Amino acid sequence: MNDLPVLYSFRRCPYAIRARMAVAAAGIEVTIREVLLKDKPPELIVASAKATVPVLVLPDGHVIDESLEVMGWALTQRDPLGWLSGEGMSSGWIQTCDGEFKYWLDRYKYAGRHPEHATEHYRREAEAFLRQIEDRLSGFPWLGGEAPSMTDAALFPFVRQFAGVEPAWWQGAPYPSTRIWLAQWLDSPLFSTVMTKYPRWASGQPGARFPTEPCTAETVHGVTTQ
Ligand SMILES: N[C@@H](CCC(=O)N[C@@H](CS)C(=O)NCC(=O)O)C(=O)O
Repeated sequence: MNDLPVLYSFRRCPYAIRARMAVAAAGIEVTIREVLLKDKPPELIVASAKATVPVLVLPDGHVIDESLEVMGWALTQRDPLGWLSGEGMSSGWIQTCDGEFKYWLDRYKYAGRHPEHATEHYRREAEAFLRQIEDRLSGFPWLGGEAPSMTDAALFPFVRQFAGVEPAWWQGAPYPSTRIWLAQWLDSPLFSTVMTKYPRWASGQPGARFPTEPCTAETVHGVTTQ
């Protein structure tokens, strides 16, 4: 396990989820170190001073500390699901997700920390992106088109967060195609794999293997078509 890349991760972080999705989809094994964002291990800060997760440290010492780059690193080695076909990494969807949508999502999620507006205001602002997603998914089964792509895998953890702020509201919201799309990701064996719970890593411990079980064809191909 010592020669495996080391992935610093936080289970619920949407950036870390997208990175783990790509690593698992590629069938690559890494050593995972589950961290607490409130109490980051010094090794993470030494590897990447900005100390966000995910951070991948390769056996040669090279560090990748952006989630999209971790996805690209994994999928350019092996891409059995064809996630890099379609719009790949230059997708405008991902830019809007990580920019404007994330901005409003954070305010919607933590509206109490932003008392200048009501929760509904932040939700409405975030919904501009949801409407674009819904429009796209009413014409195509996936954001990338006819098949799931990196764009879909990179975005759904953020839509999951949005849906989780007010689950009852989400169930009645005018985004039926987006709900189906999200449910397909959340119900996929690949998502279950990446949401495996790991104990918090502490300095000096070896870390754990991720994925816990080598990916089988079934795990990897769980998300196919609508
Ligand atoms: N642009 C980075 C953003 C990663 C990020 O912000 N992750 C959050 C957790 S979801 C984080 O580590 N925040 C640092 C902190 O909370 O101290 C990426 O795509 O990897």
